[in-house]
Amino acid sequence: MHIEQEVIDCIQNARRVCILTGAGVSAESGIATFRDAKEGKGLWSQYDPQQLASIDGFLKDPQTVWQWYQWRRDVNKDKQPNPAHLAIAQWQKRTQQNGNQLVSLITQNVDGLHQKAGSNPVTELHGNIWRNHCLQCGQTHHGSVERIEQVPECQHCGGQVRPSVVWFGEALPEQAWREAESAAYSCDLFLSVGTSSQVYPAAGLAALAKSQGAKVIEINPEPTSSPVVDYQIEGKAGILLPILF
Ligand code: BV8
Ligand code: ZN
Repeated sequence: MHIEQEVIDCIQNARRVCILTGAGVSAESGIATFRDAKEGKGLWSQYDPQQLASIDGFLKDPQTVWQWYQWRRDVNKDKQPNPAHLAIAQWQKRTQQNGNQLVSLITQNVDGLHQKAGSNPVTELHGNIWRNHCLQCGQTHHGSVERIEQVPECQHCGGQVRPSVVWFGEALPEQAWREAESAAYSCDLFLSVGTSSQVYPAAGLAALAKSQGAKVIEINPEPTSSPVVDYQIEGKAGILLPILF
């Protein structure tokens, strides 16, 4: 795999790096991306993920949406970080120790694998599938929901407990979005890894970085047609990131 020297220089000379990851960075851990789900892999192929992962979908049929998340948690509970997560975690740790670069990690993923790989901090734009909270009062729902087939009742208000992920049609967590915007705004290198850049507002971060003069590098086996990308590195994150870092 040949990576242009220009790209290597760009990564080494960057002072402030903003990394945005999508489902592709967890693909080599065996976690299906949204696309796979749509292409009918797994039991739920007759449903459209964008329908299930939406506030309307939950309000219309809370039990089915709850069971879809229980199924996803069950199939993903033993998944491990892959070399892509580990390379990012090591890069983040090394730069925090020697202070020569500032690395911000922004993820669209809800699987928690960046944290499992040792990354800290991780900005989760779309929440986290391992947490639950009450739709009505917002209280975090503590305690395990393992093998709970029905939507649990909130202990505080009797409302409906739901997974703490951001659904289509829902606003992103304010704090996470602020962190992502400021990282994209102030970086001199924006590294987009494993995302098809189709979901907004996350997909707009690369353009924001570019508008501030950052270089944009994309790592993806299927390059997107994003006009703001300066360097497309075609390949799998689990192979390329360890080489790059
Ligand atoms: C918002 C959590 C406004 C849930 C997710 C009409 C009605 C309502 C909203 C909209 C609308 N039209 C547009 C919108 C906005 C909408 C949107 O962008 N829709 C898109 C489809 C057009 N966005 C929203 O609704 C957002 N909220 O706009 O709110 C608002 C504002 C104020 C007040 C109220 C409301 C919320 C979006 C968040 C949705 N939640 N996830 C859950 O997981 O269940 S998004 C979900 O899909 C994932 O998190 C991921 O980010 C996204 C895409 O999934 P995938 O395609 O699977 O992953 P990805 O895109 O990353 O693609 C995989 C890539 O990896 C591919 O390119 C592949 O080539 C590559 N790859 C594969 N293998 C590898 C690899 N790369 C590297 N290495 C490999 N080995
Ligand atoms: Zn409640």
